[in-house]
Amino acid sequence: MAGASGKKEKVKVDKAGPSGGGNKKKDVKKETGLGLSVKKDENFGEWYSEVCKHEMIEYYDISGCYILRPWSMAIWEIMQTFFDAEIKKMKVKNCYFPLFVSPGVLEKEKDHIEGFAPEVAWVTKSGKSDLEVPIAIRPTSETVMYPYYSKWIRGHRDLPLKLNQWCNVVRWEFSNPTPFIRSREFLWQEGHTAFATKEEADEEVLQILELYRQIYEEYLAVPVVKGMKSENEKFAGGLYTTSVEAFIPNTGRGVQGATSHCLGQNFSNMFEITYENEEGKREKVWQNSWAYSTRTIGVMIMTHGDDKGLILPPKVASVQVVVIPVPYKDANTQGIFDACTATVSALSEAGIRAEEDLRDNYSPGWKYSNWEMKGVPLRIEIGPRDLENDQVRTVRRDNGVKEDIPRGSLVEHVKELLEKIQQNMYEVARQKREACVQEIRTWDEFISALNQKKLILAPWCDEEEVERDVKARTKGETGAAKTLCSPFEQPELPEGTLCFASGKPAKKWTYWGRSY
Ligand code: 87F
Repeated sequence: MAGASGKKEKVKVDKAGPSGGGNKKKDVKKETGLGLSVKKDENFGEWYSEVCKHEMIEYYDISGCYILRPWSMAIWEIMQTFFDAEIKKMKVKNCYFPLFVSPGVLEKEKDHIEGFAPEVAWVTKSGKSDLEVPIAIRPTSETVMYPYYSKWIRGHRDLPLKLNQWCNVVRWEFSNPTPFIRSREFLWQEGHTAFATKEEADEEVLQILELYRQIYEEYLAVPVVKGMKSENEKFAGGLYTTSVEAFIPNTGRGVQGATSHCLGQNFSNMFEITYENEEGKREKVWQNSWAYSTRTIGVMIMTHGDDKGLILPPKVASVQVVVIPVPYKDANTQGIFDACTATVSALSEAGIRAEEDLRDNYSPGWKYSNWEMKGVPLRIEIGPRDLENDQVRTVRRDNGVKEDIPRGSLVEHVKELLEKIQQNMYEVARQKREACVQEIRTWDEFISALNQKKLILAPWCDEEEVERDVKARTKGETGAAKTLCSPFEQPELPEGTLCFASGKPAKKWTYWGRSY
């Protein structure tokens, strides 16, 4: 069944493009007057999968694996260009370690691997013969890299060691796969650094977290909260975990956007990563690790998409402006086409990513809805009237606002519009999230807020046992509630405030919710 869609996921493939395929679907689409067969508010899961299929993703015949098509890969590359340059400024160097892990090393740090073991995929054969020793496929690269850190780090002059790799990892998840959000293979960067002092490590954790915030807020226009993970939710192999957390109002779920860990000296203990200090004494290094993945793209799609399809923030859109000719019967068609080409040239020269759609087998209306579905932030239409008046018509994808602008001020105008769109998308997303935040104080308020799909901010005693208890008490079909993070920006916590779950004195405000 090569090329078919994964059976269990009930994938519907619509091969016929925006105006619909099979008759049934076409009817539905006609009825809604939109390009998608489901609405975001009516069936979010179906909506998401349909939007992804409009050129971001192709489903694959192995469940939980997806093809990233050029339309999504370009977004990944834009974020990669930003992040790669930023970490290089911090003197991080790129490298590449092998995909395979020998079982000996993988099991070396049993504590951290224990909970994850069921997700590790193994190669057991070559051709028809069994391998003498099966080899694992990296789910993350601590065990692959750290034996070499031990070898490479000898003296204090070898520190800090700051490496990053852009790669794929495999985690054989069993809970429902979702494109970008939860897939069995995904792309990420993983940074692994080693320092002489904890202070240096602490500082880097936050520098990286700030870059992750920038990716979400400034590139993807998705608001996030920076904070500290609870003991239950931190990376078990490390000392503490910081994260950026996003929230999806439609499902009322939090989503961990990226993590920046301080590993402390746990791994230097296990892998004997030590150096000789200036006094000739052996010391253990302090380590960090940090990652963001293609999950970022899924969070962006969920945050901004609407009933017409995707909406891409200009900063990550591979096509920021699409120029569409609108010829009429007796109009100067060639003149219109030439104006389109000239418009694209002018924009491209100014560094704006613009494309024209001169296909003659589709109507302008079809093209509008096709590019809307693909989320291009700005459309430019050029028809006979525009030609006559030496103007173009702009149509914003984020709010539908139309404007006629003189061709003389095209470039400045479009630049300004793209910035406004970026800003507005962030602002709208932030307001939607703010409307979901609920501060609670008691268990009853907590349960009621949870049922209303709120992002809950609660005073908490910060005890592991209490978080486990909350999880147990909220267990249900849609998953249990857990902590997302304790925000670095803490509201005031008056003396005597009690934990909503245990009634003990509260130590901090923490975000709670169901999550992806
Ligand atoms: C699945 C299987 C085996 C997550 C896993 O977050 C091991 C693991 O160690 C595992 N899933 N993790 C935690 C990854 C921690 C850490 N690794 C480097 C990061 C950032 C990049």
